[in-house]
Amino acid sequence: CAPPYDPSGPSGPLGARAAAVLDANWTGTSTVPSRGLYPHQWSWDSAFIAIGLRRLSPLRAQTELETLLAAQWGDGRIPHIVFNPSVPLDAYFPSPDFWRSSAAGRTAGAPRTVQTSGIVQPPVHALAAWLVHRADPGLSRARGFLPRVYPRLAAWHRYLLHRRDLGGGGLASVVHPWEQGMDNSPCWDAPLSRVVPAPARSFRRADLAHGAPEDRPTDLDYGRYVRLAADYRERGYSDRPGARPVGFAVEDPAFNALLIASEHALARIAKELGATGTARHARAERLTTALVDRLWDPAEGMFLCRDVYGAAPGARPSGALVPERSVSGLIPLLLPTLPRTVARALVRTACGPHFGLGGAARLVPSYDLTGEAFDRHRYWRGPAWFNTAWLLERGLRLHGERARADALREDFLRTAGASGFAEYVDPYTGAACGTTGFGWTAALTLDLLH
Ligand code: 9WN
Repeated sequence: CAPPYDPSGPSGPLGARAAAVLDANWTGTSTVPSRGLYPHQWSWDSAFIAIGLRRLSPLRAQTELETLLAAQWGDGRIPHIVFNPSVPLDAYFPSPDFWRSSAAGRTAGAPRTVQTSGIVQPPVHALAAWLVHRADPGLSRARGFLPRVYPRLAAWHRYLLHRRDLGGGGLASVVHPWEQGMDNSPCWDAPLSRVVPAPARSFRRADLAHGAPEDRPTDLDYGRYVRLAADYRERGYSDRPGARPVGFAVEDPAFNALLIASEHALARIAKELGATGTARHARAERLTTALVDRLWDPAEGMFLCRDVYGAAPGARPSGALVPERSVSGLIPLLLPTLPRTVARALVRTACGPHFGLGGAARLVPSYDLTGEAFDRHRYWRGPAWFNTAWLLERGLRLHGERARADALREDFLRTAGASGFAEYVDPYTGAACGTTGFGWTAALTLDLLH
């Protein structure tokens, strides 16, 4: 990670600097997370970026989401990467020739003309679409934005709730750590230990050309990521129970909380389009109940991940909770109908020794400050990220924790500006880690400035 903030560094109003990052990362139809490390369109990045872009240009924000949705598969999945054909193949690994989406994903309805990955990322999109609409309802109506995106978002949620309920308890499972978005979280260590890594010589990482190796996942992690993705590709990206079972299935609190928040947003969109939205709100409430039933740990005062294949076959409920504290387990604070006792406990846990919110830590660390696997610089094993801080700020505000939300907002804006809109930061010093000029950091800065 870079040394702590140098006050003689970049100057100018924060909003203008954030807008300049988004302009530099804009390709004409979407925004890259970073020109060097991530030169394509990423799914949940685009949703967060659209949320910020709506403050700058509602038209660009709508276009960002429309470009992503144009790459949706026939089965409803929104791919985690949409590849830019003008970027050289060796600029990012795994590249389109690894995923081979249009050939390997034919049965699942992969698009023919655009190349994508075959896995997904957290469903922030309906929430983003609703917020983008609200930023300029006149423009949105004139362009028919919601009528065009609604069927696609509905199909996306249907895919997750039907094809991805691998645990049988009503929640969606991720089948790859990249799907959850927190690639090397210690929560994956146990489920991933059952995956035989692909040999290191069988692939070439491109990320190490841009990031310090000690800030990134290890080669062993990558061997397992490659094995899981290649196995999924070999079964045609099918989610039906088949001859070759997927080797990894986890119910994650943040992924499911974002699905629920998006289902509430979809209800509002349905209402705007003339329906009642009642059925969708009711489904979101049922999902909230399932989330609490399956993932809430009252002794820890937070949500945990469920390793769906982590117990004897036939065990009820399926799988086992993973005893690791990740920021993912705090994100359900975002949900409006969370039981009061659960919301209170989440705030206590966030502010306690494990996450140090408003105390020892900057923003909110990605992993337990006291955990054995804690590493203040290695990606999702400790560093603080801006998208999770934004989600938590929203959750605190929603549950009446105004002073704590204000303090987190202040810290966010200060740290984002001082770090050059870093990808993530050291959770004790706020020093920039990973790349700078990172898309969602700049976008969510703009959002919080309003
Ligand atoms: C793999 C783009 C993405 C984020 C993820 C983050 C990282 C990719 C990588 O970058 O993942 O998808 O190459 O490490 O973990 O959350 O969406 O910013």
